[in-house]
Amino acid sequence: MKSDTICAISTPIGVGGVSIIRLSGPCSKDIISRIFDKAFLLEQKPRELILGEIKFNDFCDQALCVYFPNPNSFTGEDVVEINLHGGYYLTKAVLDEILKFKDIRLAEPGEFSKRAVLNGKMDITQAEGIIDIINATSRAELRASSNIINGGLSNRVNAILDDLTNLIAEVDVAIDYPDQDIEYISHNQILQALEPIQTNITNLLKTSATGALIKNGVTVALAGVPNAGKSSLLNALLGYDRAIVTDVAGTTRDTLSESYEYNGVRFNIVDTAGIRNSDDIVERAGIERAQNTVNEADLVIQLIDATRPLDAQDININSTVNKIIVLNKIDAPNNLYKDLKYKNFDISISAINKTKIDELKQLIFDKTINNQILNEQILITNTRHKQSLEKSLEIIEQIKQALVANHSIDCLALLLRDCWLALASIIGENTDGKILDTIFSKFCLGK
Ligand SMILES: Nc1nc2c(ncn2[C@@H]2O[C@H](COP(=O)(O)OP(=O)(O)OP(=O)(O)O)[C@@H](O)[C@H]2O)c(=O)[nH]1
Ligand SMILES: [Mg+2]
Repeated sequence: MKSDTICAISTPIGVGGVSIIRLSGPCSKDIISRIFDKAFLLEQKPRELILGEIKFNDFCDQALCVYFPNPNSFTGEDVVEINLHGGYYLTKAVLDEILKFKDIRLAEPGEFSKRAVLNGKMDITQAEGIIDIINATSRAELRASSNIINGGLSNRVNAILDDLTNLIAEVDVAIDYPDQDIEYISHNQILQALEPIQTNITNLLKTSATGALIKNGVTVALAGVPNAGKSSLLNALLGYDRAIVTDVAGTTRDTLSESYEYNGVRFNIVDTAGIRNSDDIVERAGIERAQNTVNEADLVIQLIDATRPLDAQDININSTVNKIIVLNKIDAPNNLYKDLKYKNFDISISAINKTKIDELKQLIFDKTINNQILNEQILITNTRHKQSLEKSLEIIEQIKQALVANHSIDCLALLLRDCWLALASIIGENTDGKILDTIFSKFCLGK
């Protein structure tokens, strides 16, 4: 594919040890030869860092440059990378000078990766894995995205596509050579061949709920009456004092969200305003937010204050919500634990003394994460992949119905092709330009 030359700063904009400007395209080498005094060495020693000077009219900087001749580069094109001292102004000034040359322009977000895909250096899932690994905020997310970059998902999808291709080929024989003296595939055999295909797609799809939790983090809402100790528990879970704690009921007004990592998974804990009837307009707004948080959370921790009798508010929480009931303040000398009628607590803790906080973290983990799925090699973390898998399963159901209704082999062949296309869209086969643009627009500049 013929393309122009692009360039961008590939490191974060700011001050640091090193910053990198990347050029890709046919003019990369020519442009570097005009600004780098040791450019003649780049061609002699491709893929090696060469120390020299980048020079302009009124300033220069010591730089390490490297040249990756096409097709053995990230984009598959001629690529040059310039390592500069990591000054914000310096890097921007060098970029501005490079952009003064003709035949080079600033890259769009993700354009280097898009070129890598278009030049066959990787497929879309691998490019999406790169976005995910860059944005990863937990060990599990890192692991899931690195498995995708390594082609794990593409391999799984390609294996299913191979089975579908074989099936389509057998069906096509029956269509193309109807009068030959050969044994054609029967409706029953098509059904049998579809079973493992359906199972493999279903198994991938089964990982998507856990995959979404890994990607977005698990949202855990802390709910309970004022003074139950929600903010104290938030601080205990985080290991530092993030929220204000006082003995005034109604201290927390707005929701407050912070994260911690446990067993490699990110948990987003949301502290909320204590729920009670209030005339205070600000508190009422906070309570409304608390209720919305509870409805949207993956898990709710219903915190009960052991030093006061239970009231209706305490256990009054939507029963369809996934929740843990936690009794707090068991350290308090005046705790009523033994007298409380309701004993169905999942765990009793002291947020102040940090008693049983690790046990609570494990409980939160067990209630939300399927450990077996978490340890699977491939997790579906991307909504686009999930939708393609769902679509292909829908079509398999249609094929099964068509088989039962004894529909013509031509009709089956069409449905099988639709199924193939739905699945293949995951790895970018027949993906239209608009989808590609949407995917790559999520990348940062210079990637
Ligand atoms: N003894 C004891 N006191 C606690 C414990 N947890 C919280 N408290 C006390 O209970 C009071 C309220 O604690 P907070 O964490 O502010 O309670 P909250 O649920 O966030 O309260 P609101 O923000 O008003 O809804 C404070 O005086 C805390 O010191 C605990 O485990 N043991
Ligand atoms: Mg609070």
